[in-house]
Amino acid sequence: MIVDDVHPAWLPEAAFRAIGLRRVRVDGDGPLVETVRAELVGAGATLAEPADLVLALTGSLGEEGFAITRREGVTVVRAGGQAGLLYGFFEVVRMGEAAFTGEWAQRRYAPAMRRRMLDHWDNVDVHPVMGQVERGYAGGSLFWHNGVPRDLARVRSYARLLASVGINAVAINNVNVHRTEAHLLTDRLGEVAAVAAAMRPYGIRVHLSVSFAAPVTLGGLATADPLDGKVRDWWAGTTCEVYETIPDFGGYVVKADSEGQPGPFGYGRSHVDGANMLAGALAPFGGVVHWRAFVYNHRQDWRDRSTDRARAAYETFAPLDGQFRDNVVLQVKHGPMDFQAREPVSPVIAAMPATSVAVELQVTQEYTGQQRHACYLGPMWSEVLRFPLAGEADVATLADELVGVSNVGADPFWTGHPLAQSNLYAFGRLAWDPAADPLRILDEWIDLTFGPAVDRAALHEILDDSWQVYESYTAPLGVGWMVSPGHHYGPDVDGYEYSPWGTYHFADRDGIGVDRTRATGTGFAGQYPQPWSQVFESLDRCPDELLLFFHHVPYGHVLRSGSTVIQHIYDTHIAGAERAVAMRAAWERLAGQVAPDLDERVRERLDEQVRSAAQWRDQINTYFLRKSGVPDTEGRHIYG
Ligand code: GCW
Repeated sequence: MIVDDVHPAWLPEAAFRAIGLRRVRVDGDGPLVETVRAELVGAGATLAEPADLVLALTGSLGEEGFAITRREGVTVVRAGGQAGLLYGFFEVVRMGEAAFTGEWAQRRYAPAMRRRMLDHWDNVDVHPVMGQVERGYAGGSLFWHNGVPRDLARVRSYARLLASVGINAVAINNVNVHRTEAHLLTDRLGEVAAVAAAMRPYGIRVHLSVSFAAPVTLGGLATADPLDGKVRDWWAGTTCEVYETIPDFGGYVVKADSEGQPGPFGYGRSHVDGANMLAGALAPFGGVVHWRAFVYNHRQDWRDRSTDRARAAYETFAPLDGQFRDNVVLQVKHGPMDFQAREPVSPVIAAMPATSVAVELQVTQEYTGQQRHACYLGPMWSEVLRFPLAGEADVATLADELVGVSNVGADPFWTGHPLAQSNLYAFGRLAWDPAADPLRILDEWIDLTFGPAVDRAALHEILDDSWQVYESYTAPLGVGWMVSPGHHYGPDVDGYEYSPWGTYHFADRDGIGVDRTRATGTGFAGQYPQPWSQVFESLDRCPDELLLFFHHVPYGHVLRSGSTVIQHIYDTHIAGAERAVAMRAAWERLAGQVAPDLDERVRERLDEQVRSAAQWRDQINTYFLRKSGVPDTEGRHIYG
């Protein structure tokens, strides 16, 4: 239920019941330890002896790690640093009564990724096309309203939610840095400082997206050339002022030479020149620059078959490995294109062994239903993170950090679709432990959010494979991009087919797919280490779900599943739309078990999902029936 205009998400009062019944002792000092004390008091626990729960700063578990033991009726959380104590506290919350039951030896916890970060694509102003939050589906920005900062109590609650799943960094503004937002770096820095102050008690550092052209637009210089002395001085001076105002400032996020943003290419310089210049300004203060690898030609001519957008990031960055300063983090989208419902893992992640790499996931559901469709992304991210890209090394091992594009806004449910809270939850939990089972994480989220009495099976039925369901009624077999141009919601099979964005499916009367083989196509498959290069190159070995990402095949091509491509399209789209109907029916079983406001919101979204899935099914099936002339073997109705 919404209290004080905001839903408690996975931290309702009931989640603290077990702790609230206990006597607790906290050994340690410092601001985050104070946060833990305040949390305990807020939960109703008494700070008294003999304690049932002891939280202590001690030992060598690292700044963020912690250990929990239970002996002789006392649960003990030990942490090396304050952040670890806070994370240990939230682990006890998650465990509930189980934290105070039985006896067990030490269990140790430590995050797999050193930085677990959310990037907001928030603007101060409302952008005429993109709205206030670019690709935001949860209302306006959490940070600004009507051009001025919002109530910080909400930001503080957000920080608390994030800390409870182990997130320790947030970039608060859009990587497309517009005019107003550029000023956050200088004369509006106070607003950033206020957000940082609200998040600091929960161990979250604030980062800022900056424009590479800032020395010109803000500093009045004639150039932003990274090798120009005045430019370097400007960044050094500006950065120094940032740290005078926000001593624990995290650093800069930069989208350079990408989709119209300024960058070093504009001055004939490389991305090493650009990133290292900013890293140099940040280094004295311990800050980092997240330099995005999303660099490609967005003005491609569709007639030009020699260019392949999928190849672009690797071509730009792989040759630069080893040249970046230590405090540069190359931020790479998980796939080579752009957050489609299905993509192979980006080969850039394996191509930068001497560079710090952050893998970027899209928690906001730009291409996965825009928080109108229920689409639990935990299984997708888990597949990405566990993918053995380089020999034994999976993506999670190759990555130093995990970054997610936030799905949160000013909406009372935080995420528009209340069930999309599960994605925010899963992002944090997988960043902490990429080996964790995403369905187990979902179960944890259900338990905390809805309490033990809810019909868990119904929620699992809706969410467990909702990503595969979404995939099944949208673009088939990894080909991607059949969305309406611009806003990217709903089907438009040829919407991007003749556009400059490098996003094509090449369907004709005989077949479909993008030939990215070395033998006859764009050669993208060759960017992978073995065995993947060969696996993706081979028509026989390429996994079905990625077939059309790597190959152009006739409609009659027989998949590894035994079905033909065209029959697979018909079958999956019909079944997918049916599954959407079944999801809505499953929600009916929860009647009376969830708060009426939440119930109403979810129903409205499920109705839209059912409508939209049918729309996808009919447009895709009709399109391919018309193109191929091949009827459905089952003789079901497909519009001609
Ligand atoms: O997914 C695309 C989005 C753009 C976004 C861009 C990016 C912030 O459509 O809206 O811009 O990616 O990641 O930079």
